[in-house]
Amino acid sequence: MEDAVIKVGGMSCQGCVRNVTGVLQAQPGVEQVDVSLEDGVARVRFDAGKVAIEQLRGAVEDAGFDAA
Ligand code: 9UX
Repeated sequence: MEDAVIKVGGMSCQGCVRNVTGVLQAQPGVEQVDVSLEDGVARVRFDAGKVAIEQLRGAVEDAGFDAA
């Protein structure tokens, strides 16, 4: 398992947190997701053999947020 921190821009309420959490949890190989509105980050534990970090960032961006 790998741990990554994705900077997420554009979250303005806890609904956004739920949305970002959901899109990340829907990705293959994602084990654990913790999204912080205050910090503007998503902490993700995932299986790098099943999903690439760039794919996780892409899913966040497809949901309408900025990811870095
Ligand atoms: Mo809050 Mo975010 O009203 O995608 S859900 S702004």
